[in-house]
Amino acid sequence: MSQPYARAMLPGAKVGGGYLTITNEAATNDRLVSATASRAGSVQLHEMKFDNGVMVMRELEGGITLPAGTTVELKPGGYHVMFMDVQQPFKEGEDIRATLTFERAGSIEVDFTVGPPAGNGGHGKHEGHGK
Ligand SMILES: [Cu+2]
Repeated sequence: MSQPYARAMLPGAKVGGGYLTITNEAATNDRLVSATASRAGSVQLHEMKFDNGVMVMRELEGGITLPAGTTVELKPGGYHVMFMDVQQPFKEGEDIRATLTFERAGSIEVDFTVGPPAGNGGHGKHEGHGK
């Protein structure tokens, strides 16, 4: 697993993206089914992709499949962890502790290191996501 990272959030923002690379070294498929973090009211698993030239995002109800022996990248513009209902926006340099739960591998604690905020494009569209 690569060093997980998150994006710094603007003051007042309620949602933020988290990214990491997961390698399933097992001989069986696994699945990232859910995540939790004390800094977020809830955590969802999302996918972003271009649909007719427009970046759209949806929640992955069934989680993220990790085929045996493969590496799956959660990155801006693709799969990502979405921290929802964040009360204190993430600041650059912080570590956001989260628990990732896998169907087979069980629960794993990881720290998302907060990097610079998103620039134009990429994850910027997320601002409209919370309420
Ligand atoms: Cu999202």
